[in-house]
Amino acid sequence: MKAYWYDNAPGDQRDDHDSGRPVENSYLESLGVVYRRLPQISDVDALAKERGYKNRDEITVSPDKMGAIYEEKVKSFFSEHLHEDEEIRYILDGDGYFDVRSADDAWVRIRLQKDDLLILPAGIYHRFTTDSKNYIKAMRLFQDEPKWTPLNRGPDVDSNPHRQAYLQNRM
Ligand code: KMT
Ligand code: NI
Repeated sequence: MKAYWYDNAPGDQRDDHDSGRPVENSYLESLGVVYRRLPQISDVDALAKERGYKNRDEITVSPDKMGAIYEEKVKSFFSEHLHEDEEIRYILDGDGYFDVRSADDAWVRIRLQKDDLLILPAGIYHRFTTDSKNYIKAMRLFQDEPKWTPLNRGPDVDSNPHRQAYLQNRM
């Protein structure tokens, strides 16, 4: 894992966009973002149990697996959104970037690779992209039914109760 301020330069979303300014783990925690490196799947199982996560699935984001819809998918993952539940991702193979909004609405880029687990709190604005190698395999953990509904940023979503609760707790 490596976290840094996004450089906002134009160009492919899959480039690293590293401004050279690192972001500390303590800052991520202030946003409610939790990172763990968990080389043992038993540690993932324990975390899931502790948080009451009963279900999981695996997704491979790559042209090989997704075929013609790959580019479209990668674009849709990269539109800024939030969820009404926390989002837990555990990287099984490959690499990718999660971008999260800082307290003052700048992008923090979080590079994830194998064995990295990331928890995004409900209500945080974020987006995802593969990197230039176009391959990531991730486990998605969920408490009950899979509910990945992305709520794209806009006035309605800004006033969503989960967004408001996030701002109350974190900002
Ligand atoms: C998300 O929420 O954008 C995703 O689940 C992307 C695929 S998981 C690496
Ligand atoms: Ni998401």
